Amino acid sequence: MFDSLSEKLRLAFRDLRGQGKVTEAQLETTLREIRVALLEADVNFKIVRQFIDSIKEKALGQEVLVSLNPAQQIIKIVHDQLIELLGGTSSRLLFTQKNPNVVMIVGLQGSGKTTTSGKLANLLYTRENRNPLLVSADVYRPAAREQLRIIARDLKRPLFEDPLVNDPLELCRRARREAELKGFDTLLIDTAGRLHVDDELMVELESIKRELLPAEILFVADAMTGQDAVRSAETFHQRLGLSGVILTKMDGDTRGGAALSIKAVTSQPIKFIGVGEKYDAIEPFYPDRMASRILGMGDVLSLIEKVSAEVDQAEAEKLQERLRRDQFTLEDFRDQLRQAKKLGSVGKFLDFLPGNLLRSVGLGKITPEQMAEVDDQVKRTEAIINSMTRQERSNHRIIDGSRRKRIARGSGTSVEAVNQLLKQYVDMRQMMRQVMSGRMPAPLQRAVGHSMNRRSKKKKRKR
Ligand SMILES: Nc1nc2c(ncn2[C@@H]2O[C@H](COP(=O)(O)OP(=O)(O)O)[C@@H](O)[C@H]2O)c(=O)[nH]1
Ligand SMILES: [Mg+2]
Repeated sequence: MFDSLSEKLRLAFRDLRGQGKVTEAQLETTLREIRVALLEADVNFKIVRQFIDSIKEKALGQEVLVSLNPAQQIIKIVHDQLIELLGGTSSRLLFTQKNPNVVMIVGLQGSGKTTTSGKLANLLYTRENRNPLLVSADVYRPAAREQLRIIARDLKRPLFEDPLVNDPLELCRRARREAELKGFDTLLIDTAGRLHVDDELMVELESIKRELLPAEILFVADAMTGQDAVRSAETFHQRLGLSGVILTKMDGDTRGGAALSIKAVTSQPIKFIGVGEKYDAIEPFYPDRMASRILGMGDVLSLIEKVSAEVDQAEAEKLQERLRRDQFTLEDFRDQLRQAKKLGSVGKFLDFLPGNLLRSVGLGKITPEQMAEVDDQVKRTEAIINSMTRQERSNHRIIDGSRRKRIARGSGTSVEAVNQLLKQYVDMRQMMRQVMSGRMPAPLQRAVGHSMNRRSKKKKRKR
């Protein structure tokens, strides 16, 4: 996804040197390369201009963050702006109390409406605990209804059909009546599409909207079609008032133009992305994760974000001092965890604890059960650290096999859990030390250029 854009951005950052001050000339060069990269990715030119202007403004007027060197700061600014461009926060489907909630799936022919209707029915049923009924309002092509019938059958999701009715609006009415009678809380309408935006179709969609009062009108756009997708989204939005966008075919080698412009142009958030032809190939859209993915340095950036946003400066200096003296202990680790919990940002914190926790959260909205699971894990971590002696907490290297067994017993966990925690701690120390000391962790080094590599190789020492 966005490989070519990622690669070009990496090259753009190459000229920023890791340590010293970034000169205005360097900044100009970098910005020019970013601009070209975005234009080549087929991002709307007006959006590109705004994007570059705001990066420049922020880079020149930035507050200096203790924990980041100048190059890192610029990367962080680009990262933040990318998140903004992609929509800021993630947006979910919004349902009302009044069932059945109607969801209209609209878009051009071939964009992926029918496939996406099936994917959504499946997702709502398996992950959101809803009970959707599908209906095809595409009466013009017999194959369209047949296609949805097959999908519904494969997924074992109910489909409303009435072969005697050939009027799309009447079909939708009947489907809603069926949903009311049989207690379906959601009605998913797969609408007809045309090759181009056309007035007749719009009139039809408007009439369905007027009568069915959908909770969501989702525009399905093929990400591969770039600015064409953005333009048709705009037209659909003017006529229908969309509530969100689903970008399909993000698994293909799309350049990124649609994803990066559609929110800014239509002001409608991307709610899901389609990442394959299979029925489960749909994901909620997270602007921050996508931005990190585009920049190709996910974990490290969330670490930087944490360091810069959540640790205040004095705290950061203290931490830096401890790290320098190799004193970031397990107790500090526990305090960080507690602080993150207090801030209600456990999710962010989890982002850079390798593996486990994030996976337990999974994709999609975090259900109360999942949140409880996260809470459990945090508690378990605390319990493990509490079961250590003070000596062990300040020097993890002495925690050998028999101590691990004792700690596991004492905390009511397992030796594996203790091992895992120690590994996370060591990894985190390592990353923090690198970021704090202004040396870049490997992924950032790759981004910034190879001139750094030689130095850090020489400096590489044991954890
Ligand atoms: N690779 C890929 N193909 C997709 C995705 N979504 C839909 N498709 C394919 O796009 C084609 C058109 O999809 P369809 O649902 O019939 O589009 P519609 O005309 O808008 O209803 C089909 O071959 C789908 O399998 C996706 O996210 N990834
Ligand atoms: Mg279709």
